[in-house]
Amino acid sequence: MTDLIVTEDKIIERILTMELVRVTERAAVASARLRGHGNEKAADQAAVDAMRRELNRLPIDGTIVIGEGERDEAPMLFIGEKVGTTKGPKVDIAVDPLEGTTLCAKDMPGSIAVMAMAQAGTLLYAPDVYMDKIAIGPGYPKGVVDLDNTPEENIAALAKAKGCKPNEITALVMDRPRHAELISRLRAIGCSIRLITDGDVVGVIQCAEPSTGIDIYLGIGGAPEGVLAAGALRCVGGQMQGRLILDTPEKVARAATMGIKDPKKKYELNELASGDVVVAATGVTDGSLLSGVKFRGDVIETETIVYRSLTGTVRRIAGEHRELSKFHID
Ligand code: VTB
Repeated sequence: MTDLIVTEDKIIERILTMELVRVTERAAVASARLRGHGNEKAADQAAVDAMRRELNRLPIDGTIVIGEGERDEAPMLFIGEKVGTTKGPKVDIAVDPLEGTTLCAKDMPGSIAVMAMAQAGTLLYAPDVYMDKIAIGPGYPKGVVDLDNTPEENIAALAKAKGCKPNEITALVMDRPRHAELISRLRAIGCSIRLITDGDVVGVIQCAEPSTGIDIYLGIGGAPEGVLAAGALRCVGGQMQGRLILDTPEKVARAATMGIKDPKKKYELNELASGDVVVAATGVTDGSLLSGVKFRGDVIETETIVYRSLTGTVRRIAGEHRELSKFHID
């Protein structure tokens, strides 16, 4: 569980924990209907529409802080958009209605519908850019790895803390040309690398799950995915740091409008998500964390995982949704 002391004003109404499940379930079912159709945009749009509709039914005064993009490029769930009935607590919302659009379009493992909710002002308010990230699971001394250390230093320190050799460490890295140097340096020290094509929210979360065999996440992925993963890690107690990649004056200016004064700032886990944060994810395609949506006649089955950082509670919820019902799921 997190060692961060969360003050009263940063605690979310716990009833909302379960409300998130409906939102990600709906988004997952909507995009799963387009699973394997080869149309990323359509699958993503279906998830966005469903998530937005469901979010707007919640008794919250919500603001999207991590969303589908900025207002000029995303008509829905854009950063800054207000969601909810407005009759309820002020909350920050981070969404990735379909994380792994390509995975869904190709019916490959690991796509999810995911969102986080926290008290207003406690999730990083950031533009849709890349983020350099490092993450490990719980049980290590604080600061054992650091984004500013070399990969060799980080692997050596982690191996020492784990009581093994660097060549017994498994790193998870996104399979991208930008990681060519990182991958060759890790291989040079004998590290095993699990490459993923997409889906680094789950990738980061899986560092905290010993059964996955992943010891560390390294490399550059999306910033939105970084904030969502941070919320879940805060619950299970891992360590993470992230740095936004603001490599053009335009991106620096965009970030500044969101209150980011230092474009090179290294964010600690409790700065990416500082309050009581709830994260929910529903599987779209089958994956190692979650099963995908199953359409079985009149019944639709979903699997959702919900993390709450304040209490460290992780819940897995198996849903059965009946299309026969007047209030059937979309
Ligand atoms: C990741 C991954 C996503 O985007 O964050 C990645 O988790 C980063 O961008 O599933 P690039 O694809 O440009 O490397 C996704 O792959 C797609 O949103």
